[in-house]
Amino acid sequence: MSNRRSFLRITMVGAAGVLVAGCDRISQTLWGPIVLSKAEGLNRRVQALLSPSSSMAKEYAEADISPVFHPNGTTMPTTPAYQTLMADNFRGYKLQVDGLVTRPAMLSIDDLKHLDLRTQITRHDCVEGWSAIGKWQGTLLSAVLDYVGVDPRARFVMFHCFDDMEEDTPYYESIDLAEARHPQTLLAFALNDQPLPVPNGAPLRVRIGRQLGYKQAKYLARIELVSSFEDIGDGQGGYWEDQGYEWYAGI
Ligand SMILES: Nc1nc2c(c(=O)[nH]1)N[C@H]1C(S)=C(S)[C@@H](COP(=O)(O)O)O[C@H]1N2
Ligand SMILES: [Mo]
Repeated sequence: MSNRRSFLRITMVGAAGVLVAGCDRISQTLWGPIVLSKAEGLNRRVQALLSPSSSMAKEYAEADISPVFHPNGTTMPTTPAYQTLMADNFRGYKLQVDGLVTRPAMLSIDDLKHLDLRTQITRHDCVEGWSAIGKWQGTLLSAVLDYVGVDPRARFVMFHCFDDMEEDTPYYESIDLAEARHPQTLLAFALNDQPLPVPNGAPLRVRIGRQLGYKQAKYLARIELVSSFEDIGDGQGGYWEDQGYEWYAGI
């Protein structure tokens, strides 16, 4: 027992490192990625000890909703593809779903509204040290996966976004299939009963109940089912992961 306690204490230090490292380009420090890489693996094992993968993120009451949901990272994608869609209030938007699927699809927000929906009030935790509680409405990612049919070789869901972080370097993220099928993993099109605002990821973003802010990809252009993410970006599974953040960002 005492062994396990000191194990947990070490991990708390690791988690504090994650908290102060920040996910802002300006706040990148040399030691940030080092602390993160040390915390990796350890965090994951502790997460597995403390919360079985079936566990649910805490859900809050309407009264707990933050008056302002602070936007972070990209707040206005400047890519031509996005600008064109935005100019027409996203009427022409379709989410591309492809990769290791049986029936690749192009889904409008209206198509997504015909699949299984969920509303959840959950807390968003950014590694920069702020949190916000919001009410999200969206389509269960599991319903989208069932709709397209997942090839048995698929292991991860990749989220490709419209915004470039550097020239020709779009934001991207990935989760494994267990997290993708979790009942609190949504493709959200509404925040606090309004269509998702542009600063928060319009017209569609992912909400993953039990993971940190940088996993919650905004401005979704495409979902790709893959067996490995080695060949995408720098091969670490996400834009921030390529800068040294850990891929498994459970909270
Ligand atoms: N496409 C995209 N998704 C993104 C980001 C981004 O810059 N681009 N930033 C991430 C980070 S670090 C955080 S904390 C949240 C912020 O979500 P919000 O703008 O709704 O607060 O989005 C995440 N998803
Ligand atoms: Mo963040």
